[in-house]
Amino acid sequence: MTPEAGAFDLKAYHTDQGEGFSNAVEGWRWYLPVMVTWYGIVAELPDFSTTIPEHVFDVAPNTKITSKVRFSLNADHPQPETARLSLVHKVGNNEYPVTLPVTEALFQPGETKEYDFTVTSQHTNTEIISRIEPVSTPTDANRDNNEDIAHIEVQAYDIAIKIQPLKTNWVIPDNSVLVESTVTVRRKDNFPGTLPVKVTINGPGGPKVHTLNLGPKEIKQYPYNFNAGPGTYTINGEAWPANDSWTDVYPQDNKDSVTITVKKMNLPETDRKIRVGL
Ligand SMILES: [Ca+2]
Ligand SMILES: [Ca+2]
Repeated sequence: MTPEAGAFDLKAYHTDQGEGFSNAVEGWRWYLPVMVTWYGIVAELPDFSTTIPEHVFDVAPNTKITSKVRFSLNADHPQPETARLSLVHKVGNNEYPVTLPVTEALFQPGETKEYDFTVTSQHTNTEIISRIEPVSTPTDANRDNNEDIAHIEVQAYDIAIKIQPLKTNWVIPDNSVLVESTVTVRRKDNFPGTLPVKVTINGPGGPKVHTLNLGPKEIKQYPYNFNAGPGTYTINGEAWPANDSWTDVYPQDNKDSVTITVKKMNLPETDRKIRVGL
């Protein structure tokens, strides 16, 4: 028998080991090239999770909120794992970090760490977002629970007043004119319930007071008219909570003021002479 190229002569090999083959025996071993890939032992991914137990905060603007956030590692994980923790206050598109006692922590299997945090409500609805990420593994076994969101819903009642004169400059042929204006009181917010409102208007037409209830987004309008000869006139309007059952979140637009001028039309010189002549 002729061995194939590269075959290993067992007889030569075993002679070295002192086992000897009879001369009548031939033995060959062929080596086949085989790719052996080492996969190692697959590391089990941790399942970190986070929750903010209180999910909705109904508060007034600029209120300090203190609550709790929790971070956990699954109980059936075989070893302790380190995670990065974060908490942010999301206002519009910006995320502001909220202070936690640690930003990275070692968790034993099944361990939950709980921290207090404090945020301040804004004038609009915002979110508090907690996140946890494994440090020593590329990812987490279940990403669905690595983030939690709590909502801050601001009870921001807001009304506004606007005085709209028909014209701010009157030029009249006669000695007086009826100056007309509309006063609009508008509720800007959309929170449920009606708000008691007191509207006060002052001007040449005398003081006027209206008490009304405004529902979400509701608008009410009042005429404010007076007869005026040539001169300058000011109308002031204010709209405020009629009692202390609510407060206005944006008082800057709860007052309005307009100035109206009335002028006598200048007749042409020739026209005046003719009139004098008459
Ligand atoms: Ca997870
Ligand atoms: Ca307002």
